[in-house]
Amino acid sequence: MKKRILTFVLASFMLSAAKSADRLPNVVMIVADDLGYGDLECYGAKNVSTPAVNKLAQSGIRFTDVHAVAATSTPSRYSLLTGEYPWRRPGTDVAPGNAGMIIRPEQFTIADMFRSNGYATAAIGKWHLGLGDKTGTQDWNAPLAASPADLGFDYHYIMAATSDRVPCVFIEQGFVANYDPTDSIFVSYRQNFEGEPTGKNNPELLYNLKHSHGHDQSIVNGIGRIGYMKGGGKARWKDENIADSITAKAVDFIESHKDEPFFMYFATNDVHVPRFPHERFRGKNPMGLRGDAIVQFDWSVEQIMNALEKAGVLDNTIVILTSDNGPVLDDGYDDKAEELLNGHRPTGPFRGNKYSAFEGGTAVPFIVSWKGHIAPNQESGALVSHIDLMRSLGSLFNARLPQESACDSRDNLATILGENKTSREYLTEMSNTHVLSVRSGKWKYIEPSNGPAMIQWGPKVETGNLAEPQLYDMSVDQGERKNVASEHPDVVAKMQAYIEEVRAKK
Ligand code: NG6
Ligand code: CA
Repeated sequence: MKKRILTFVLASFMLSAAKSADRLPNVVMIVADDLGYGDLECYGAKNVSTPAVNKLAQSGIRFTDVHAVAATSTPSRYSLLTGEYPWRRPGTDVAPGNAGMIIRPEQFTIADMFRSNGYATAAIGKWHLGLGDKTGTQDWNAPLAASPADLGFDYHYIMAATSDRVPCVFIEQGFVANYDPTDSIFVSYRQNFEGEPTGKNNPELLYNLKHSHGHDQSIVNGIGRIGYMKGGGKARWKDENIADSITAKAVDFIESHKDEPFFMYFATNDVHVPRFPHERFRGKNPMGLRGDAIVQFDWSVEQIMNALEKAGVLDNTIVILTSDNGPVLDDGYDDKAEELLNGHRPTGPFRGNKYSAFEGGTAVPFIVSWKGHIAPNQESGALVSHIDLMRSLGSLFNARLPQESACDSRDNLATILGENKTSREYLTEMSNTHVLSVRSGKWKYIEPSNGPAMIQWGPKVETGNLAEPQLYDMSVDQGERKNVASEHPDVVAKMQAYIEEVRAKK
């Protein structure tokens, strides 16, 4: 009897020791969509309040010089999840909703890394990295041939691409969620399905939002989309409920995995177009729907943080909050984002926007918090790239990665956890037309390119293109106004040589 009690006491002691001391920290990555450097209160926004993000920033480190790899979603996320630059892999530009899965199952992803170290893993929200075997061949009424389950994610509840692209349904564990057997789903990016209305031909049916450029194909929920879709019935999402749906799944995932280490990639739809947040977030700021979408994003963050606290895992969870690329105002819908700015600057001090080679394309908010491990109220000006997240987080548990994987990622964990402020020596950024820029020390270099100075197809965005090399001294010219390339030919040569090296390297 005594022996049994002793064994029991010993066993429970060992169990609790393993839980507190040896347990690997959870990692929650919150990745907003098109949220700008200047869009959050803790980054200087005045017109919109973001209390949950403020609180997260106060609890840890607010970084001021962090960059997504690319100025649009697909290549940015490709790099974040694989640790490989997007120009090494053809087909990583902004993907249609029927793109085949861009990361191939044999590629070792950040989710594979966590999973092979005993973590439960999830991808929730925006995916935009293709699904199924080949572009255009998916049968949306059956299990998909390839999904995040093949990339190391135990659980997924995702939008195939963006909310402005068909199919407008969620995919859960490789199947369309809430599938409606009475209304089969068909998707095409080439032609409409007979008898189906489009934004172009039936503008009277656009009762929720009108398009300003593009987005005039299938109509779902009174909003025109990119691509054609038929069917879906009750599986079709309502834009105003997207934040609620994905946040609920994220909260469930936290609750059901609180007793084991987990990695959750939570990719919000906010603040991408079409911006159509739930009514309860509307009208609390003077900026209209774009501001309301920021309020909704903040609400999602609050729910995640509350769930971590309620599950009792806050002090064992690293939370990273960032965005996939810089902000844009009119990105194809008439939501008055520009007219209602009221002095707000979505890119903060930076020039350019989403799509640009200027800093506005890739400069993103970046907050890291780990209760009890990272001291509160810190700020770090270290130059950090999303590309390094994979190997940095892997070094939390000395992850062993296959040789060829995450080839561009470097371990920078000490900087990310605020133990030092070491910058990346060279940091590379890619515009939507693959113009590469480099940041190093005080310099920002943009390689010469012949493209137009402004985007030609809708958004009022400076591309950053110029036929000559551009060099800016970021220590005095954050806004990239004074090109000093001709005064520093040596620096230009060094930066251009670096670009050639990083572009070619394999
Ligand atoms: C553009 C879309 C834009 C947005 C972007 C991708 C048009 C006219 N514009 O082509 O609305 O969807 O692609 O954004 O179609 S991203 O953040 O997902 O990269
Ligand atoms: Ca984006």
